[in-house]
Parts: sequence; C-alpha cells; structure tokens
Amino acid sequence: MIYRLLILSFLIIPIDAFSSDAISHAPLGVTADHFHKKGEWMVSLRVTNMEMKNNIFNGNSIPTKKILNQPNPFASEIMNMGMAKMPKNLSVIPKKMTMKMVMLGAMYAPSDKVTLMGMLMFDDKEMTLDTHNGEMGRNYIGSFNTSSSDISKISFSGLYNLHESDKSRWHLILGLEQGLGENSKKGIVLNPMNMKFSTTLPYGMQISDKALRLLSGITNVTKLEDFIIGNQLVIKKIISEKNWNFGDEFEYNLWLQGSFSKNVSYSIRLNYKDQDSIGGRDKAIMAPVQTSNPNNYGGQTLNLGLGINTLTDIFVGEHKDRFSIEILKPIDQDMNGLQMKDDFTILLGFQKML
Ligand SMILES: [Cu+2]
Repeated sequence: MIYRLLILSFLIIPIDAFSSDAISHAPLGVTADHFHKKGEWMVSLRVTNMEMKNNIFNGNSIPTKKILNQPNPFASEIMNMGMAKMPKNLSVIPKKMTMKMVMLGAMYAPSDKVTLMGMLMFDDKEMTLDTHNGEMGRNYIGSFNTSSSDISKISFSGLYNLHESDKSRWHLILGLEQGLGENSKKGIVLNPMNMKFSTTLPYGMQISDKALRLLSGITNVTKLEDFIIGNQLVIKKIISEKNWNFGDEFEYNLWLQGSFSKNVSYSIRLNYKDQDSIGGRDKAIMAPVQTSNPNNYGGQTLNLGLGINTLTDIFVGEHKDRFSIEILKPIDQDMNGLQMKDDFTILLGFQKML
C-alpha cells in the first residue's frame, strides 16, 4: 500500500520542476547548469572580455621597481648554453592584458535523463609590455604588444539527471576537452638590448596547450520560495599532456537568483577557482619576463559576479530568445609567484531553444 502511495505521489509531483522563465538558467558564466527535455535542442553564443592590469607577487601588489629586482631564472641557463648574456634580473614588465573569448555551444537531450553538450572556443589575447635596460640604471626603453588568436578548444560533455523534484535538482557532468591551436606561436618582442626579434611567446600568450582534459562535476539547483540557490563543482584534469600544459583546475560556483518578472532575473555569484601551476616546459620559452616561468601560473581566485538574464521575442521560433550579461570582479587573488592581476570580466550571451 505504502509502495503504491509512493508511486502515486511521484506521479502527482510535476516533472516540469523549473519553469522556462528567465530565472531557470544559471548566471551566464556557469555552463552545464541545466538540462533539457527529450528531443530539445539549444544553441548558445557567449562572448567574454577579461582585462588584466598591473602585477601581484604571492597575492600582493608589486611595483615595477621591485619586479626589476626579481631574479631572472634563465640567466644562468643561457650562460651554460654558451649563448649571449641574459639580464640577471627580470627586465620586461607586463602592463596590460586583454583576453576575448567566444564560445559556441549546443545542447541536445536524447532522453529526459541525459543532455549532451558540445562547445567550441575561440580566444584572442593581447598583451602590452614595457622593456627596461637589463643592466645598470634599468631605464625604461620602450613598449611593445604581442597577440595571438585562434580556435582554442573543443569539448563534449554529458549531463546526467540524478534527481529532480519540484524543489531541487541534481546532475552529474562528465566530459572531455581537447586543446586546439598552436602551443608555440612566435611574436616580435623588444629585448633589454633595445632590439626587436622574433621568439616563442610565453605560455600565457599561447592559445592552447594541446592537452586532453577530463571534465567532471556536479550541479545542484534548489528553489527557495521565489529564489534559486545554485551550486556547482567542476574539476578539469589532464589525461594526455604535451611538453607543457596549464595546471589542473578546481572550480566552485555558488549563486543566488531572484526575479524582477517572468522575463527578467538577477543573480549574485561567488566563483572560486584553484589552478595548479604549469606542468612541463618548452625550452624555447626563455625571456627575462615573469610569464616565461612555469611557476608563475595558477593559484586561487575568488570572484564576485552580478548578472541579469532576460527573455525577449526578437527572432522567430517556438521559444523565446535569452540574452544575459554578467560582470565579474575579483575579491581575492592568491596567485602563485609573480603574475598579472585580474581587473574585471564582462560576459554577454545569447541562448535559444530550437
Ligand atoms: Cu540548454
């Protein structure tokens, strides 16, 4: 009898737990946050602009004068190789970096339990650097720009619906991400002897590390009265590496959403990311600049995000057009070694169910 009641109560609880209102998708910066009903398709486009300015050393601001006193770890190496002398100290200072990312995505649900997701990423990176004299005086010589842009990675994931009620849903994420594009692009730099020459750009300016990563994660979304609280944990782990690779990543998102109306929702998000430093090395990447050192990568960041999701009717179709925006600002950056400081990130996105 109890068993039958349980089955009955299961049937009475509406399966369509979360509406198709603006609030039903997470803040824009969170992907793999929702799943679809059998047979549904969704396409998405996300554009991200990230700005970095100035430098931090083990999490604290560091002025140019102090960076110029930092040892250049390649100085002795070069001399051992019998090549021209390298400055004993760092002499090229990153000043500003802009990273633009375009992400094309598609989702398809072969069943109510499983949603498949594919994403293709395009990156555009630009950095401005100041070169100083490598020897006495350490005078400023001039500035230069380096840039790179290309398709950077592709990923395929499956979302598995673990549990769904009218108040809460849980799903697992499992996927693979392959780095595409060059990992040894060259660029013209200005060296501390005031000469321009072509060399392999530092790791941070490379479009990809060409590694294959396993993506795994879990998402929970809970409804509390008119609000939604979301949680997501995602781990990216390298399973096939090249001569060098960006470190493994652990990312946790916690968000709260509310609605202004059916068609407009707002969000506050905390984003925590912990990434290992670079593994391996490319021996062609050797310059008196912090970004040439694999130890100056990774670390922990805590970001605060504010976002808006909207639904409108611009394009034809059975479903509404979803436009979203999110702005992220770092609260705390405890990065490994000497690195540029994140300033702010803006995300713009469009999503549509077909
Ligand atoms: Cu979707």
